[in-house]
Amino acid sequence: MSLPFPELTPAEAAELIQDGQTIGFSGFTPAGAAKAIPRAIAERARGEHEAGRPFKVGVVTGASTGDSLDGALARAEAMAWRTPYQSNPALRESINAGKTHFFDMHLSLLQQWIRYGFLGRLHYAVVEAAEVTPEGEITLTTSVGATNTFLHYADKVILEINSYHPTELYGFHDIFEPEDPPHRREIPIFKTRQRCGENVVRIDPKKIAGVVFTDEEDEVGGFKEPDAITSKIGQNVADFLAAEVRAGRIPSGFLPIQSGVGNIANAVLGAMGEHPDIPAFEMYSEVIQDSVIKLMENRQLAFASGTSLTVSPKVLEGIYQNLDFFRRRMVLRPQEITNNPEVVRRIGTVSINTAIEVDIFGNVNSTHIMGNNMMNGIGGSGDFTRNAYISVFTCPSMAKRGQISPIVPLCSHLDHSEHSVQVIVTEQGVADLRGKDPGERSKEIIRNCAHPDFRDELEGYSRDVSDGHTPQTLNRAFAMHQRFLETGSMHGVEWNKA
Ligand code: 0RQ
Repeated sequence: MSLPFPELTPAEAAELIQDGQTIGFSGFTPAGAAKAIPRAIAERARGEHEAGRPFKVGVVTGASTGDSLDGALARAEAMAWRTPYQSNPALRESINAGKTHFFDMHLSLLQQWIRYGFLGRLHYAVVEAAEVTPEGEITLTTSVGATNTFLHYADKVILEINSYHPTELYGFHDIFEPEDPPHRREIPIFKTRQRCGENVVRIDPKKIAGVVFTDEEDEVGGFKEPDAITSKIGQNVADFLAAEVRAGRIPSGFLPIQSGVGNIANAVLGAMGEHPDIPAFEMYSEVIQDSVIKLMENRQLAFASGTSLTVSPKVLEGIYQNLDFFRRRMVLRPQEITNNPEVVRRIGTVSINTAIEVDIFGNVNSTHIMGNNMMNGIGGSGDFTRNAYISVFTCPSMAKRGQISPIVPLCSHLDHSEHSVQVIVTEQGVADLRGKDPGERSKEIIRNCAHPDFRDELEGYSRDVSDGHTPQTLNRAFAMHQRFLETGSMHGVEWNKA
């Protein structure tokens, strides 16, 4: 079909973008992320900088993206500011060096923040699509993220039509955008597999400034196979949830699961699939990753609702060869729907996310190393944790070759407070914090979750505290962190010499 839109090279598309503009790029993880145009914008920025002219843009995406977007633009020093999430090493360095202003956001809020105008004007939406019709109906590829909002609210749209993705992806998406207050109504999702929107994003075709044709796979890396630690964490989570079913606290048909991304999340899902007492379950989650596909093929997972299909190229090939099987078992929705507090609480999602640090009172740090350096961002972990039926955080009991205890007296940065965090799981065991006061929680976390090599040290802190409802002391709360910064290890804090 011939399209009534100008066909552009990536370089011609990049020429349309001006210094100081804000761009909404498609992509939630590397899945569905724009690739050719951001690489060309990075080239353009290099050229402008060499000519002595400023060139930086504001970058908004669904979440993290691939190296062609976050990596290329960060290396070209072309990113003035960035939100809501990232996980690229070059961009992380730029953020922590103060060169890119990054503000960390709950992912469910991003789309309404764009609509409310909180992030200013959106000059361009640069979006990967499987297909566009002359009438402006756009079939997205492997993610939705915030792309529907970018398409609706940007002044102009440039599309990357990527023929790597089949046009038969039509029907995998469920595009629903709520009205804004005071007209907002309920989001009509009462079951994980219920659809409430359209297959395509419809825009005014007059907004389409051009189309770039590409043929490129998503830049999704593979996962490590579970090791002894991540397998044990997975097993502990699965045993805990199975015990909740036996105790009648989770219905026997089970509840939808949200699981974070990464190696621990992969191991948790694997262990849940294998557990004899956990029935085939559903996911109301954000990212559909490799392990989810395996569970589906083994009939251990009945359905997955997510905002991105973040699978390695080999797994995606398998899906594309068997589209009808997967069409019946998954749906991709906007992130303000997948992560929506209203729906998460209504359908009783069990959330499982990974922490960088957990303190002995159950507060969680998901984002910062030693209080100041940004790792990735809060992502969707807060959207789910705060509203979950049961919220679980996992982490290993040791980090950095045993020199760091992720269980600490007080988190060096706070993302999820004790009020939202209900269960902590490490390879050592499970701390169930429900119905416990801060003193009881600290005993439970140290006894069940801390590594034995750090238990004495954490108990030493608990003995060294002043009176009060929460047993802590401000002048020693970061002694383990300070010890690490001075010596490279958290071991060896001597509390009584304080
Ligand atoms: O560092 O890579 O240099 O070895 O942190 O840690 O154990 O490999 O775990 O890849 O699952 O990441 C919280 C960052 C965990 C991630 C976090 C170091 C450790 C290693 C990574 P190296 P692991 P993971 C919804 C859910 C926030 C967003 C979220 C995350 C590196 O899960 O970004 O939850 N979560 N989204 O060595 C110093 C500590 C440390 C530490 C770990 N206490 N001190 N370094 N590390 N603990 C999905 C989305 O929103 C997309």
